[in-house]
Amino acid sequence: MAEKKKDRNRTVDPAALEVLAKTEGNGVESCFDRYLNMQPQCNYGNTGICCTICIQGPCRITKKASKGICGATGYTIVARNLVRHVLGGTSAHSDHGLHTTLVLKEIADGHEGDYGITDSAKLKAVAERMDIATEGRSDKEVLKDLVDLALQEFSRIDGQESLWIEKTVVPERLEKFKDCNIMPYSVHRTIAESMAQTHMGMDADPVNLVFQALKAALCDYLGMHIATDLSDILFGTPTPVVSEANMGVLEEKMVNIALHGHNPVLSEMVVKAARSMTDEAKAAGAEGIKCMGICCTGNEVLMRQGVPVLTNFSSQELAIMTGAVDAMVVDIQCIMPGIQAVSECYHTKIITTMPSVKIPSSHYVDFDEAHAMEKAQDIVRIAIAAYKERKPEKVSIPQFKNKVVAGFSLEAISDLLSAINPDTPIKVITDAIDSGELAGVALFAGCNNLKVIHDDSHSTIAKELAKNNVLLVATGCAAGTFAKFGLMNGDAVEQYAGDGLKAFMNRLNEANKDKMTEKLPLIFHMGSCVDNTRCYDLVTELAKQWNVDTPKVPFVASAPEAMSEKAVSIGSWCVTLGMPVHVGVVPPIPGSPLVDGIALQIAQDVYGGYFMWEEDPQEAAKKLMAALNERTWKMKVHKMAQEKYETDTISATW
Ligand code: BF8
Ligand code: SF4
Repeated sequence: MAEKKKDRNRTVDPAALEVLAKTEGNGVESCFDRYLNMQPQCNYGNTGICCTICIQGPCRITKKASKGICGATGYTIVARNLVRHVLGGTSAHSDHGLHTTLVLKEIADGHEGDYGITDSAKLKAVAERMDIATEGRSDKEVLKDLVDLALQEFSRIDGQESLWIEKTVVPERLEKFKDCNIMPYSVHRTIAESMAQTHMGMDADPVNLVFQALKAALCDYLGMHIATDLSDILFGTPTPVVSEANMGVLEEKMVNIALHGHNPVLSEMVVKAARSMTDEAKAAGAEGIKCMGICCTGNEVLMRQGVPVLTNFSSQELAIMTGAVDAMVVDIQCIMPGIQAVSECYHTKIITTMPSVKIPSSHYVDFDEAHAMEKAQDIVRIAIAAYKERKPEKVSIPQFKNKVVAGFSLEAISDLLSAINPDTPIKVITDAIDSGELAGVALFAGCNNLKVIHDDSHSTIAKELAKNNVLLVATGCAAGTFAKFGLMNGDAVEQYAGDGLKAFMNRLNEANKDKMTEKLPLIFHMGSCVDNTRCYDLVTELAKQWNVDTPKVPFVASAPEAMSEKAVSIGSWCVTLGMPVHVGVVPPIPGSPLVDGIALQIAQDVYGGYFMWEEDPQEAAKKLMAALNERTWKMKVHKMAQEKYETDTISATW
């Protein structure tokens, strides 16, 4: 391990390795260099027992000092830091959701501009789920009510608890949240009360703080569910698409535009603009314009437009170091400030677009939705101009890419399943689990984190689970890894799936052979990080079919390279909603054995979900399999008891 910490090549992505090798010693610095410069990292921070909440600090818990200057103990400090991490994630996701809501509000108010309702069936479905009347009403009338409700979900002060949560979870979960007093009124109220609760000299009770963290995490779920629902209405619900992934998607003779960040409101428009501006690119000497994605903006435009994936989080700077990216257009979140300094060593233009994300020396285009297409064209023109400044001697495109079959919204999956069982599509999965053909379902989510080897754990664990017949779904940068590594196409099923999973996929392929031009992939790409709610909606569907609460469903989640505060908030709501969650990078919690114990064990007693910290990918795969096996075994016992005693649901929530 000590050796590895000195090695700059902390990745198993062949494209990233090639860029690192070719740029070794040329003075251009990426996160792979900065990670090494940062070693050793502080162990107080690593374990969560450093407090900077007031400026008497930093206070660290040591053998000599068992309390902060104010008297806060380790458990208070760790729990308070945890709440604030969750709040960072919740704010990010819900601000994204609010942005989408405000774009739809303009449409509802009659100021469409360049946007419109793309998926009126989804509008109807979401409205009906939220008890909004649709019969005999125009799309705009329905949208107006839906937008009003969404705005209340962000800003309500009291009176009514969140409806978006209530309507998307099984009743037993709702009861649990009410019992534990963690049902929020709204996102903004919860963020404000949690910030107040974690101010210096406020809550010192770690259990109370952890409950507040979970309440805030439910607001993360709420904000991102709104983001996904409304993005589908605005841009369309994803259906299967075929594309490619990894740096080999860069084209030497094209204007290459990298779309990076999270918000499809901007990137959808840039893709549209780029498709209509080929002539301008040709006039500049290029063969055309190619858009490609990084991080979750990449996932959004892959899912809906088939835009290829350039790379994921940790290798974002390396993409620029190929010398072939003409512009990197960024919106919000997970954008390393380091991209600007790297771009200055090449011809690449970094274009920031949001008032909340500015990077010194970058180009700033104030992307206002009222002039969306015009602004998108301005952005594409900057890229075309940059193409003319390319330095051919610096261009070196790693020739690695793989075919990707993506676009698996829950609606798309349901559509595939309905080819086998048109009345109850979800039964195709529950039957396969009941019969033992499938061992359960696993969600791979989350980021890259250089504390572990880039992309390694994702692919190792996924292959292991596939071998053991687990149905796999993925989002975020985990999905980025699988796309780059050729695990999101039909060939991977042949190569890695166990017999049960193979039989299941073959049955689906056979039933859908008239509809699909490509074989189904080993891992279903369900979208960006906000789309983790699509995955939870799948859990809810499974639970309803089995007539059980969600903690009984053989479904696990894994974030092998969790990095961001958003990953902390997602992991926390997954646990609260009843999932076993593996995290491959230990978050700053073990500094308090009490809070650690809550995360690893006590959470299970209360919510049925729990965390597992495990850095070793083989061990992680074993733990995930054990969690699934425990649940499938219990499901069998449960079913037998149901039949023998002719009872309905058994109330235990374990
Ligand atoms: O929201 S997986 S590194 S890009 S935080 Fe960021 Fe993590 Fe990637 Fe997407 Ni999610
Ligand atoms: Fe130190 Fe207490 Fe201030 Fe934290 S809140 S920095 S523990 S004095």
